[in-house]
Amino acid sequence: MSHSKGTVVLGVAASDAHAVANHLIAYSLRAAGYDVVNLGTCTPVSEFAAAVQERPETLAVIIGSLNGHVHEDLRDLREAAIECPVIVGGNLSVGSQKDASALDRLYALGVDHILSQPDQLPPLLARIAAERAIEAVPVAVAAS
Ligand code: B12
Repeated sequence: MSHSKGTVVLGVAASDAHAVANHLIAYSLRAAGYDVVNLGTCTPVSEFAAAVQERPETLAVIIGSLNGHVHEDLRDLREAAIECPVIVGGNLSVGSQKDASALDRLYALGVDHILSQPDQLPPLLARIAAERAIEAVPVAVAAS
């Protein structure tokens, strides 16, 4: 019998139409045992937030961005107050010169984790799930 490792909300940033990596990531996370709610390309922050509100059990929001406009696309991230960790990956600045300040500015916008490759997702999701399980223990004991 299959057992889900948890729900993730996946999508590509608001101005971004690049679909290939998104489909590959959805496929590989499903194969790894996750329930993937894939909102697809051109997804505004408000839609990620609404999807998490509908599914409070969501482990993480995973946002891809390829076109170099991630900072504009995520500028309302803090106001959206997404309650689970937000993971961002892809091609996160314009041009071939990648400077660290682009990543610092993403953290400042409220991004929790920045990854370069999709194969970094399963170990991070496992860590997030384990941390959540530890946080839930006192609540379960208090309720019993
Ligand atoms: C195909 C393509 C398109 C197609 C997309 C079709 C579609 N439906 O997907 C079309 C023609 C529509 C397009 C349009 C544009 N594109 Co384009 N496109 C590409 C191209 C050739 C391939 C992208 C691709 O699918 N790669 C295959 C996937 C599997 O790999 P990937 O996307 O690189 O993702 C890898 C990693 O980034 C990472 N990753 C990706 N997402 C995520 C998410 C997470 C969470 C994680 C952890 C990792 C991760 O994993 C993948 C595997 O390693 C790239 C150039 C290239 N050779 O990469 C340019 C490229 C991405 N495009 C680019 C640009 C600029 C544009 C346009 C702005 C061009 C224009 N002036 O109109 C528009 C923007 C459209 C929009 N609104 O977003 C630039 C981005 C430059 C930048 N960031 O500095 C690139 C890099 C080309 C270039 N060298 O200039 N594009």
